[in-house]
Amino acid sequence: MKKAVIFGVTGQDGSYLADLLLEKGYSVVGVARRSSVDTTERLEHIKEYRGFDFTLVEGDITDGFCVSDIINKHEPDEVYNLAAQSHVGTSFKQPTLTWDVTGGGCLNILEAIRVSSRSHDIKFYQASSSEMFGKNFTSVPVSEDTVGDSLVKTDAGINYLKYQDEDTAFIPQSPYAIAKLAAHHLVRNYRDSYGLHASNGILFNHESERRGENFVTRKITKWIGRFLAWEKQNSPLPPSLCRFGTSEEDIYMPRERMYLDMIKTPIFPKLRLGNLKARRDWGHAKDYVRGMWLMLQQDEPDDYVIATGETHSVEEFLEHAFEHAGLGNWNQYVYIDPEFFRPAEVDYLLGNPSKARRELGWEPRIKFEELAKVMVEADIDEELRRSGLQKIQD
Ligand code: NDP
Ligand code: GDR
Repeated sequence: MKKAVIFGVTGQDGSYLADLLLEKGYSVVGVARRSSVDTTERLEHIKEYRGFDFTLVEGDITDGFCVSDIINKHEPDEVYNLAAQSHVGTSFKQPTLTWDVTGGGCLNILEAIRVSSRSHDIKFYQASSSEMFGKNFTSVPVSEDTVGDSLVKTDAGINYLKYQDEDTAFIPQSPYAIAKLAAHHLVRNYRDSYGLHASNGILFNHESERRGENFVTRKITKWIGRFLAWEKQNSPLPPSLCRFGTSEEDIYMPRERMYLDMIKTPIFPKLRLGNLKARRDWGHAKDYVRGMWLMLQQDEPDDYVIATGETHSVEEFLEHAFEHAGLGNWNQYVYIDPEFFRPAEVDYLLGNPSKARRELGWEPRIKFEELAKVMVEADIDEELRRSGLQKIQD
């Protein structure tokens, strides 16, 4: 039986990867950092599994001794580093912490593997990111009919396809992306210097029903779920009541009211968002953890882009999500708030996953429209259930 250690097991990807490896018959050791509250919500369902081998251990990747201890004690065949301060906006506010966790944490794991007596029996996966490309892209002239659905920029009559792949140079735009890039190069360096089986997965954005609630897709679908539950609970609305808060006070409703108590408030706060023009290549996390696993099944370590090959704006995600929820035009529900703009932005991401397709046999199964649909449906169901109302899809 193969054994894997997952750092960052309580996160979105960690939980899906644990599911995948357990289904494949692995013994899985998940590492979770100490917290004053329970952070294992995304692993709840694993408790119900019967006959699977899952152990949760405490550990923090910023503590090199602790990381070494875990690797020596559990003797894994595969180690996945998914742990990070992973929010780009937060990295501008907490750059030092981001550097220590997202950059330094990876170095601690690499060193722990390097000094281990089993260093050549361990395969290592590092969660690199499309954010490392920042404002850069590769552009090639194309004839329109070869491009299909992808975005084409017409410049002086020539059509260009702009994309990022393993050969695109990195121009990172945030402390998060810079920390990830340091980790990315460390992985490559440890591979070249010490012959470690260490691979970087350059993953483009991937979302799911388990996505953290302050990433833009989930923030949108969660708001829709909460709004529909609130509307149902307050229906029929007395004509004297506004459907939405429109005053400054309502828009800037305190965080605790927004998140904890809004189901009972007579006025519902608008959905506050930042830059809607940014474009991302969004896939589903379930597909992407399969890519991670495939990288560690190769004889030779390497770096791979994992993406869908489609790009869409935040605005397009809003359109799909609101339409799917039957709410119509998103415009009336959204308030553009400067608080959510970043000091520097990544405007355009479109991944070219040809290498992963060719060498790993990897393909995304869920694409943009389906992604928006499953996330909206899950959040509507969850919020209706939470507020004691009926699940609408029953
Ligand atoms: P999440 O933010 O959902 O999960 C991050 C995980 O890291 C959580 O389990 C968190 O624990 C853990 N963690 C944070 N700090 C530490 C620490 N000091 N020691 C140990 N664990 C820690 O991220 P995702 O699951 O979305 O992403 C997984 C990885 O992939 C991350 O490294 C992310 O940067 C990267 N990535 C993600 C992409 C995406 O679109 N999702 C795309 C490309 C890369 P806790 O639960 O306690 O907070
Ligand atoms: P990203 O994801 O920064 O790409 O990083 P996020 O969902 O946070 O932002 C995507 C785009 O949406 C814009 N945006 C907003 N973003 C957030 N979070 N909240 C808002 O209100 C909002 N309004 C507009 C952002 O400016 C951005 O352009 C994610 C993370 O998972 C990283 O860890 C990972 O490495 C990359 O994806 C690939």
